[in-house]
Amino acid sequence: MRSELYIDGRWVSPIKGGTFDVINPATEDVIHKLPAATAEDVDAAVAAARRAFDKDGWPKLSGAQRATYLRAIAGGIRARQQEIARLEVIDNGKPLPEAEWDIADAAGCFDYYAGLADQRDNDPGEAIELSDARFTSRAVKEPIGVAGAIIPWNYPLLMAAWKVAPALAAGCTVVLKPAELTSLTALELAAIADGAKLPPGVLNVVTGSGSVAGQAIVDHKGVAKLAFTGSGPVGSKIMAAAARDIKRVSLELGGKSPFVVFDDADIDEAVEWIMFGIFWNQGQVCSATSRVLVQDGIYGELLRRVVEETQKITIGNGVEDGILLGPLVSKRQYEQVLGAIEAARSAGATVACGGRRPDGFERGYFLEPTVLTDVPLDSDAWREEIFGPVLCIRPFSDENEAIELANESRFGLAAAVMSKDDVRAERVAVAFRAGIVWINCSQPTFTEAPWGGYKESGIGRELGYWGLENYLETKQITKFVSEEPW
Ligand code: TXE
Repeated sequence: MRSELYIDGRWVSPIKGGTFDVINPATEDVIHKLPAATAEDVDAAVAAARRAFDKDGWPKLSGAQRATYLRAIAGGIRARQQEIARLEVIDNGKPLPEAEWDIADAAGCFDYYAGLADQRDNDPGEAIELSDARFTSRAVKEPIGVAGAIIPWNYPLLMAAWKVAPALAAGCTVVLKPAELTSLTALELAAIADGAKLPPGVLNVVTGSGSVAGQAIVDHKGVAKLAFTGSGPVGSKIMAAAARDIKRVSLELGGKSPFVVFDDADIDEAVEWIMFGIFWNQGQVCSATSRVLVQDGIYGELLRRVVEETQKITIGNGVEDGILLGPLVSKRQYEQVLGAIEAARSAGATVACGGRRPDGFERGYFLEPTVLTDVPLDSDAWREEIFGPVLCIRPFSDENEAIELANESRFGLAAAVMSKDDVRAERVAVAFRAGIVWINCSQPTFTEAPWGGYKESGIGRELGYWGLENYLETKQITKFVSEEPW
């Protein structure tokens, strides 16, 4: 495990800051200490990133040259997949097979953006048809500058990849701040980039708190673009701060995503996708389909099956074999989710199963997977993100009611619909006010497809070509080509 900041291609101690504890959420043991960066360290990191961008020529390399580095990073991640997955488990708590999946995905993300970097070399820009024939014009894309990437703890390495890979592919340089709860694998990413001979300053990783290290990145004049995934209140603060010097900003925030199941759906398949949609990663997933709406005709049967399957989920330390649900990430998150369940109960909801610490667990932030019914529509449990293994399920009678209930939310990240009637499923997909819509499934995520939310779930899109555009400016180049004098 690394114990230093990675700035300008070197491992360094913080200039002024001390350390903070790394806690294994399955055991509550302090397993490591990491440096708490302050504004001074962020200054050094931004200065290095600026130099790499302005003077050393990272943006001037061809896309193919940048792609070589990205592919080397992908290879470096793959070569250490098992070891990094284990670090993720002891840091975040997720079951090992899920962590392995994340790490493979992170490597895939670097490969994918290497491909897009390659393609940029052949991009002459877009010719623009002008109304005045004495001129020609074209639009070209150029990297924005230094990107500040601030990421959450639910998918530590993968969220780093979602930001670092497109930023580097575009030609930006990066200062990355991982979440203080899960910083181990971001430092390994720095080590892998170092091993791949990424030029100094192109990627810098500073660990530390959001209010000190994160805020210093947000406020820094040398940062041209902020890319953030995390909570709504912090996202809102970042957007307000970015407005001061017109930084570019992309935000991926929370959700309370609906899953509409019509009564012609296959019950076995519906149960499987519903469970996947809320209990994967202990429900700590921004796109979790946490509000399930089931048509009257199958509501009773579906609820019975969901409760039955939920009670079969094996809970335990994510490093052990056969575990499907690990601990929540932190004591705070555990208490927050437990509090949300209590508040739901007080508001009149019924706990159909779960809702408490599982028997036999004295240490660790373990919580039984929970299904809530009769959740009042005006309660926090129905309206606010719980970010834990808590499913709210309720019946509906017709399509219009389902769409209305689904869209009645200040969030709009994801939504899912299940029906054998393809025309109806497509109609509902169009009616959803959400940035990601799944038909007959929930949660499959592809590096090639845009990811981001409507309404208060965020602004901008990650992944795919859209993810690259997050780090690009558009420039028009217009030429006077007439024989005639102007
Ligand atoms: O998030 P924060 P928290 C939601 C989820 C969860 C809640 C709180 O509902 O229960 O947020 O989680 C950094 N300037 N999501 O408190 O604080 C912080 O250090 C700059 C949804 O952990 O938003 C970390 O790196 N940065 C979400 C990152 O922001 C600041 C994933 C996220 O932390 C900062 C995580 C500041 N002032 C939580 N304050 C999703 N959309 O997937 C904090 N940070």
